[in-house]
Amino acid sequence: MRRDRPPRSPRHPVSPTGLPSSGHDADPGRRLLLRTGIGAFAAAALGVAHRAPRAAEASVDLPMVNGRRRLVAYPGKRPLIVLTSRPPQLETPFEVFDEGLLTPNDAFFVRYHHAGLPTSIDGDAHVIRIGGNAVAAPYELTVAELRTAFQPVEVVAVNQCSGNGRGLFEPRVTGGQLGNGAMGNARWVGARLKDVLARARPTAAARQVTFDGLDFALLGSGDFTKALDVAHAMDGEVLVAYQMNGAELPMLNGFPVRLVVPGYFGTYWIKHLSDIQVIDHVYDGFWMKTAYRIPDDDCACVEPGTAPRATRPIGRFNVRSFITSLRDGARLPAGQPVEVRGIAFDGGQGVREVAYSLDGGQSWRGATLGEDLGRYSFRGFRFGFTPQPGTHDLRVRAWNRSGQSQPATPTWQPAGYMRNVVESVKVVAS
Ligand SMILES: Nc1nc2c(c(=O)[nH]1)N[C@H]1C(S)=C(S)[C@@H](COP(=O)(O)O)O[C@H]1N2
Ligand SMILES: [Mo]
Repeated sequence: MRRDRPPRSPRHPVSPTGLPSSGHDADPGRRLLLRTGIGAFAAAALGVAHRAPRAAEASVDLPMVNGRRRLVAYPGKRPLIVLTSRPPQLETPFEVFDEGLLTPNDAFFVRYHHAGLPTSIDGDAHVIRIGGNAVAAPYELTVAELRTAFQPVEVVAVNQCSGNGRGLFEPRVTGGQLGNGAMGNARWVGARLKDVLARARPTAAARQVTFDGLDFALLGSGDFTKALDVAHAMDGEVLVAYQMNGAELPMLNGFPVRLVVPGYFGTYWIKHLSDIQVIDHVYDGFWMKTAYRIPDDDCACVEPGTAPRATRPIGRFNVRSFITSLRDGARLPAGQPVEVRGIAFDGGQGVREVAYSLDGGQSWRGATLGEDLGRYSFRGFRFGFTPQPGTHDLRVRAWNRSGQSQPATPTWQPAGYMRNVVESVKVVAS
């Protein structure tokens, strides 16, 4: 649910490098590096900070071939699962989703396309330019003014990478081999994009709005620029957000300001937002025209191993649900009741129902839904279970208010986007 709130101040201090200091790393060597601020960040970006051999470096094994990943604490973050260090791509360890419905800022996943990251940003003086060939009054807006001149709006919304779960695709596809940790749910506060755009007086010619951030390609392949149709940009739901879970955005999640596009995949949620252009045509940059496209059909999927005939830009999330309190392969004491917890979400209709199966999907019962933080949020659910000795295949399935759900076998597409399936967790009781 969305409600308006008065602006908040004061803001959390940010170090001179623009990087929050890290308090989470127990490793003395790395902590020293992190505490030296920009040097450490640069070192991490270069991939040298963690090369030194160490006796017991923390790692996790994702459920895929070559699934071993290091756990490393980047600035402002607790140890997260490293997919790549340059650019940083960090996954949230799945057990974090059992801690609560909101994903803590220091555990929120990180995804960049380019290694050229801003390392120092003045959170108030940072400027967003609003222009383009379809506005009458282009202007420049500081974040200080964004916070005070526009009505603050709050929304709890999931940010999920298009490639979340890509590493689980069969047959496997190229691209970042992610588990299911490239998602998170947060309470965002910001100005309505609609209000910010209105001040520039879009003309009748306006077709799309493009968004660009401060990060850049070190090898010169162009900025990461995305576009939304004008009607979407003006719908009042898209936010130019400066607050995440009651604090500043972490540097790696877009400090000081990012786009929040509720219900839509993370690719549109531009970080370190610096440039907004209202244009009179459909934007045809690489990241819209070539990348982040899905098969243009109802399931956004194709026969495994085949290529789509036609594609469209990726849009809203499909329905997903996960057990969060039990890992696959967990051991439980037989005959003792356990409460199983999980989360469900969709692209903005809201979750209507979650069902669970204790027998691999043969029979189903309704789970109890938890608190409703709005139709863009994770929705918690739970159910009780007293395992008899043996293996149990637990499954969860959700329906949104339009009656959409997940298929029993995973959807497939060559880019590894929008993974969708009734998830299964096998536990052994003895
Ligand atoms: N400036 C900028 N914004 C960006 C990206 C990027 O590479 N640069 N990646 C996008 C993608 S694909 C995703 S999934 C989300 C991830 O948001 P997060 O890093 O805050 O988790 O950021 C989006 N915004
Ligand atoms: Mo993404």
